[in-house]
Amino acid sequence: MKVEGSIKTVILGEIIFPILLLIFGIYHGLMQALYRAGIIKDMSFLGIEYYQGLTLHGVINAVVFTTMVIVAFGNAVFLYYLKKPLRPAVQWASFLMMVIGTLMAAWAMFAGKANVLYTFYLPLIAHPAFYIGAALLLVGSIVPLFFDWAPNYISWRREHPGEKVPLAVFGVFVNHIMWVIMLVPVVITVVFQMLPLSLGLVSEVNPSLSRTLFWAFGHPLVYFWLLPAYTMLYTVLPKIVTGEGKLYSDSAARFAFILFILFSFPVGLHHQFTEPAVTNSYKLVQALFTFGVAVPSMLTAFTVAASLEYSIKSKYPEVKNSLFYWWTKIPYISLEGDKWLVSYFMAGLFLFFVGGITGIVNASYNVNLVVHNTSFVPGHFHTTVGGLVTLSLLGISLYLVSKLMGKEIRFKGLAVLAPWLWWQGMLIFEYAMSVAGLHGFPRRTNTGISYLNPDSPLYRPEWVGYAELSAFAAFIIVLGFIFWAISFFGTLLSPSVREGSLEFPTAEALHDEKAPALNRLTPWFAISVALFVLSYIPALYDVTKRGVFFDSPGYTDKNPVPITKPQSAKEEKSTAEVK
Ligand code: HAS
Repeated sequence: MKVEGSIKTVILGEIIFPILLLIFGIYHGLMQALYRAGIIKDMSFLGIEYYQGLTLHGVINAVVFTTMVIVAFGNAVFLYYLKKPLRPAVQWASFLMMVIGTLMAAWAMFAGKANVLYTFYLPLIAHPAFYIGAALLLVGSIVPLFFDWAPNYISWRREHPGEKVPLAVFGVFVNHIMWVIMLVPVVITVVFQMLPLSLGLVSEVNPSLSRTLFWAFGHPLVYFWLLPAYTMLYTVLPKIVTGEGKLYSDSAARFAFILFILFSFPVGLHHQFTEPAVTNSYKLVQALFTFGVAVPSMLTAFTVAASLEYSIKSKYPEVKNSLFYWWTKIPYISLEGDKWLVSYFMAGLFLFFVGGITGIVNASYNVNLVVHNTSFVPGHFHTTVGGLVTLSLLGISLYLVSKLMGKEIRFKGLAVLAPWLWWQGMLIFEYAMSVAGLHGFPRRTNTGISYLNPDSPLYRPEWVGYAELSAFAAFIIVLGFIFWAISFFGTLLSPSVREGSLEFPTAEALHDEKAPALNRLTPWFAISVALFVLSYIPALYDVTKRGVFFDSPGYTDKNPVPITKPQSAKEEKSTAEVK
């Protein structure tokens, strides 16, 4: 379908703007690996301090890039499947809020006034511009839901009584409603704790409350990233794998989304198993719910694998009776038509398989004590948000730019190889970080000037090899990104070869049961909110026993102790000798 000028500009802007920032985000990821391996042995590099770079890496990659591209994808899905117009005023307001918010937060981060990491809970404090910027980004991202998507969804349902809303719309809509619900706790901590402290209106905070509210948002957040990827896996992948493939079961897909509605929220305490303020049994309850939220992903693994098997076997009768040989017919590397996109989804799925296993390890209450705050955790999330999610978003960004602008994909060979380099790099990275983590290698630490520095009394030689391997892996990942970027910018800057249009390859369902209960969202969301609130009441009671919002001083670079560069053993010795 043809997309009206200004809406097209907004959708393209929501893709191109965060991708320009992503270049910085990826660069700071590489820097992290170099610092941690001791290849950069300093507190800062090119004027950017270690934690400043880590904050930029996390915020740009995991928050800005994902949020904006997910909104772009949502806009495209609603437009294409419901065939109802989006309003330019709504879209521009949303886009400008996201851009201005991002620029405000970026200023605070680049100026070194917001070294608070992407999990910005207290007691770390940022400049008010960081919080106001983040708020604008998040509010901007929900504007289309309220003013375009929801009205269009309701009127489509009125015009099509008894019909199922298209699966892609269902996935995007469910995801964005979840997004609105999960924002509530983080808004409370930002408005009532972080901003007053940052503006100097109060001098005390309650970090346990802030952490609890943050993680009540922070875990559902990972499903806000994941569900658009699942939407693509259910609708686009089965179709393009052969050109005429089918989704194995429409109801199984919808049921998976419903399970996410129920179980994504009452689980945030699994990030706080070591939180002393919360009673153990409350954490155990949320640990059990965490196993519950893995179920829709297992269901997805089954449905996607079944769809691939059905589609391949229907196209190639010679592998019809094979158990595994049909795997060889999947177009992992193909330049034909839209099949190049298959490589993004397959590489992402292979990474997510590992991400799922490591997630279950994290979730196991007692085993978590071994891996918590070690490099095992970044190992896990680079195969989830840094794996399937990022690859799906990179793939769909390139796809949408080429379709909307009427351009051929340039350097298609590089575009197809990019996800496999990314996959290979991430797999090595995950191995190095996970195994090192099991040996206690900490996360979020500039290890090059401490544990990996032979001159330091903290030196731990057994971690060196893993850190160096992860730096090697980071180069492969960056190479993958460069391949993708060459194709993306090559396509963007090439002349149009046809009129731009919006289209999504969409698989029909092989099994398409009616299952009306899966189409009514209100009861599921009502149960979900009740579960969320009930599961959090005891934990919130625990963390507010000593005072609701305030009970200890905020942390700054002067309090509790001034930050200084740690001395190496040699420096310590020579200082002692001088004395
Ligand atoms: Fe997680 C920490 C538990 C999923 C992201 N997670 C994190 C953090 C991030 C993150 C960013 O319980 C770090 C936060 C921080 O900075 O502190 N996570 C889980 C569990 C799951 C899970 C149980 N995480 C995700 C997803 C993420 C994500 C998805 C981003 C998108 N995670 C944790 C826990 C922690 C944690 C603890 C805290 C750790 C700590 O101590 O700090 C589950 O949802 C995972 C379920 C997934 C599966 C896999 C299904 C497999 C599929 C692929 C199949 C392959 C096919 C290919 C079909 C069960 C779908 C077939 C091929 C053919 C050829 C046929």
